[in-house]
Amino acid sequence: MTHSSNTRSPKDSDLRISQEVNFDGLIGPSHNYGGLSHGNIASKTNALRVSQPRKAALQGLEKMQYLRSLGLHQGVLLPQQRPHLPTLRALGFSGSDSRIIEQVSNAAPELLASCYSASSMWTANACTVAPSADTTDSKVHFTPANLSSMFHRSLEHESTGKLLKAIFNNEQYFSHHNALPMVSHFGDEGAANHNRFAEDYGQTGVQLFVYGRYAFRENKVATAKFPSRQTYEASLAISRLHQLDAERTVFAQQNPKIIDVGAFHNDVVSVSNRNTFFMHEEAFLNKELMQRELQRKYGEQKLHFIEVPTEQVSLQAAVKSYLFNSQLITLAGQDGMALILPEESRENAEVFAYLDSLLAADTPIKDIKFVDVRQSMQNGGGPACLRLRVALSQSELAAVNQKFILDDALLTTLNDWVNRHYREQIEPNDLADPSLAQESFTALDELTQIFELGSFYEFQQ
Ligand code: SUG
Repeated sequence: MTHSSNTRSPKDSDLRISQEVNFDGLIGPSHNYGGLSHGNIASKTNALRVSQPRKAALQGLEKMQYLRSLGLHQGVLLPQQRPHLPTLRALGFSGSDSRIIEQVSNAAPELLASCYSASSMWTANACTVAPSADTTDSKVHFTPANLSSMFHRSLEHESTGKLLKAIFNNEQYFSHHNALPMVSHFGDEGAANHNRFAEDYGQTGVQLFVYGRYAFRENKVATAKFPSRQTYEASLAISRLHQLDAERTVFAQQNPKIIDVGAFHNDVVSVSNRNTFFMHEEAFLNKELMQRELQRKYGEQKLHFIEVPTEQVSLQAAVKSYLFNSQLITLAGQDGMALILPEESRENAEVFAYLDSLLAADTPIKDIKFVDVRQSMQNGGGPACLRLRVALSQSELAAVNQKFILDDALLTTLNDWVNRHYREQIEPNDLADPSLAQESFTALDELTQIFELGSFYEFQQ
């Protein structure tokens, strides 16, 4: 059975004027290079380097402002409480906050680094979102990612769920699920392994879930070096929770070979927007099959697959430059789409030459722009990692807690907040200094006042 992409008429007349709102993670005051992510080359390469939290957060805010200046709605998600002392208490450390930090820094510095990670900045991993045009109950669905593959990231999902409920706080429009069971069988990394295709944001789309391995079936092709974080079973569970139509849902396996090169999430080797899929030619295990199924389920309108050949951009160059970890966006009043890339893509000769040829070719991508998010990039997080895409109709957008939609005043407030509270740099040894924890809590306490969140963080309760 085939569908045309607009056979299911929008259930709410204002769905047609939907837009994609990017919610970027505000980079937290403890941003540091812990070397915590096995399989993430940048995280390992930059392990224990000196980080620059203030610069990191300002780079993030500048990117948000840039996207706003291009005419997009821009949202923000808040950093989590770090250090996460409740986790250390659960692991048997006790006493005052300072005492715990002192004990852990001596006994288990790797645990201290994990509980100090500002990794919630990468909001593409915060959750998976299903826009209301795709769901049976016509609500926008959210499932926080359990991030069970990496200990430091597994600490995020509870606070993420709480924050999402505070922002999308209206049962008429939004439906919130719990994270999947916290075991490797259901390893879920959220929107970083998820794409959606639709002629326009408000039209019923086809959703593509990308997994790295099976949990309950034999993996005929498997990674040899690095972990596959997302399982098929997790992706399937999300599609059930989100009440998606199986005739409009596709599951595809990421090429294990490319995970071994360092593409630990699919958004390191592909990015989509509306009817366009920009990908490395080796990104998927059964590419042709996937493309045929996507096109069949998409219907009569044409999907554009822009494949980057290995001979033009090697897998290594793709991973190093984060060419695909870009934001592919539609700009109002402009023909075609723009690709918002990290500066590292401009600096890589192979990739830059490819981008030249891309602009000369006849594809929906008509423009390229670069942003500097180097502090995040050094931990393996490019422009696309830093944002969560949420397609919203006009009335859904109006139902969002407006405190979290950036305007000039909020940007000024946040820039000022960062400048007053953030350290210029953090060295690995600084994590043992209890005053860093106190400074972070003071900053976060003020943040809850800015966003009128009440006692949101555990240290405030
Ligand atoms: O999960 N890095 C993150 C980067 C996440 C990128 N997100 C997407 N591709 N969507 C990760 O590996 C490194 C932290 C450290 O080593 O300090 C880290 O967690």
